[in-house]
Amino acid sequence: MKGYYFITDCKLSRAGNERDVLSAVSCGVKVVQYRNKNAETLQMYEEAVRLGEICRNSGTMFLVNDRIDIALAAEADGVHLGQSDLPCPTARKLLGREKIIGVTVHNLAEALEAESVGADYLGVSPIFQTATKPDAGKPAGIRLIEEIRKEVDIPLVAIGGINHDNAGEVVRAGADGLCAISCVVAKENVKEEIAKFQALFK
Ligand code: TZP
Ligand code: MG
Repeated sequence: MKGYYFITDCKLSRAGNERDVLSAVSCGVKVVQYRNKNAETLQMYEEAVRLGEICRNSGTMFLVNDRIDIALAAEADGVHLGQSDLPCPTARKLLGREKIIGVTVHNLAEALEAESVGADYLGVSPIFQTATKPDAGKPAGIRLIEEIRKEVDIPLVAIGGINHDNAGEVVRAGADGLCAISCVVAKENVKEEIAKFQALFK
């Protein structure tokens, strides 16, 4: 989970998910999450298969947001679950020990709970104000990363309103990884934007 963590967004993307994922893996991104809130199941499955293949060919971890069924069907490496998705222990039963399960948390209590029930990493969200996920909740600020970092051992991936100006403080607060969506896929040169975030981890 170290470094820049890529999440697809076909609404904001200029180039489309497939080209964005190709750009991400060519930059050496270690994790790609397929997130699509608007697609029908069949479309999502077919896209997950295509994106998963790109990731497999480059040795990149491929995760599916929300959907355990799609993750299994497309032979993804795992899932990313929010607080309103299936609970982590249920997901673990369905997916088995080998698959990766990430859980979004908004406070320390959720973080401790997710770690105790076997999450592999946490998405700490939202750090700053974001228009990309209107229901993301109130920005927590980097204090939440610092607070969780002290109490939790599994990797932390920060998300929400992260850009090139504030990413440095996110990393200094103790995040292992970070995701910035609009600041990458909505831009002309996706590879250049990703490379700038990756440089923070060198
Ligand atoms: N989960 C929490 S905030 C968010 C998600 C998917 C959106 C982050 O998008 P951006 O454009 O990087 O603020
Ligand atoms: Mg979710």
